[in-house]
Amino acid sequence: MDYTRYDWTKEEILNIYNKPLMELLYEAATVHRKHHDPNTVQVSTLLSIKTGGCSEDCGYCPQAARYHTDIEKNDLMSVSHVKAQALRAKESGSSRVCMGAAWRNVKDGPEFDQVLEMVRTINKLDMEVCCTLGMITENQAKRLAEAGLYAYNHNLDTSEDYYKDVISTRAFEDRLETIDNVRKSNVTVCSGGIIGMGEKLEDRAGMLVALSSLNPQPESVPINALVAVEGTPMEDIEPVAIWDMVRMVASTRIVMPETQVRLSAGRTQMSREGQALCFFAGANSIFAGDKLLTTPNPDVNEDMEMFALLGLNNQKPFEKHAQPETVEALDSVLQALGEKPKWTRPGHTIERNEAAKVKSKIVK
Ligand code: SAM
Ligand code: DTB
Ligand code: SF4
Repeated sequence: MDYTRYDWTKEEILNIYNKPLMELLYEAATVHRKHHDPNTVQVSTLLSIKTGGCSEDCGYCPQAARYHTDIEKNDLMSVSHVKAQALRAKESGSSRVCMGAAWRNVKDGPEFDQVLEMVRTINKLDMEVCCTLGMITENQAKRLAEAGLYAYNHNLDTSEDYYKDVISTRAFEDRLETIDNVRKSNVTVCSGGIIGMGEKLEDRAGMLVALSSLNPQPESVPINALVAVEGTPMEDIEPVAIWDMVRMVASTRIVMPETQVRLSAGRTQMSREGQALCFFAGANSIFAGDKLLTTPNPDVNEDMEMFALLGLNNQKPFEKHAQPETVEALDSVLQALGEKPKWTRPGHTIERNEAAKVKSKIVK
């Protein structure tokens, strides 16, 4: 019997989020224990396979070409480099590699074929493979599934309302369409968002309404705290309080009981005590490795020390879902369709984004 609810309202979620903290923690921890082993945490390693130079204007992102940020740009990584990094991640206790590309959407062609080969290579190392490559079509999702992809990450990032204040080059509906395309394949869905971007509590609740109403709900939900990077429109935003992170994690756990809630970007700002509260509130996944995509993350040895201190165990690969089979490129029954989907480009003006763009011209 599936007791998961898909009809949570914003008001109900706000009531949960704003409960006295001890009650919220108790309720979230109770849900957590019913659905998961509270001492097991899944560990993912991020790998930026194509860095920077992105055409989008996401107000939080250091990889947008239009902002003046100090990141090292890189073209698509080789399959052998990816394999070496995946092996290192496996040795350090990760069960999953999440490959990120600074693309608006995937285009059929040699670069996508190279990504498919990376997926085959990592799946053959018996690790879960996740990709986050921007918008994808149903055929592209199916080709990734055929290569052995375990999860696809595509964040809603915030509420539909606040989305318009963060990004003008793509639309919230297109994010939902990509998630739907992933659902039509056998790949699990990873979708979450960022807090601390100047949004209201209503927007945090609104994002959780959008995620929890997906049926099935996403198998994993990353909760990121904004990493304010110099040069981006959000460079001056103060780090979000740990209490907000704890409340957001707890609310996510309550409305999506089966999902793996990932304590994602922003952990360098959090104490061990703060992170322990997040694990108690239902977080059961982290990104490990000294780098996220372009910004720092805690040292993996320190994370493992924290796990030992808290008595946490690393989740083994494929504990929640079976390992997909990999079909070799030569045996593939699917081919590139060369589609040119018309993803929306709203193009409205976001003052903060425009100001950061202009500033970059002055600095140059
Ligand atoms: N380009 C693809 C896309 O946008 O879907 C994939 C890569 S993108 C960097 C993946 C996610 O990283 C974003 O959706 C956002 O949630 C997160 N992210 C990017 N910059 C961030 C920041 N400064 N702080 C926190 N999260 C961030
Ligand atoms: C997610 O939700 N967070 C990760 C992953 N999915 C791709 C990315 C965080 C990026 C933080 C900023 C950076 O390092 O560039
Ligand atoms: Fe590009 Fe993704 Fe960054 Fe937006 S979040 S600028 S799409 S890399």
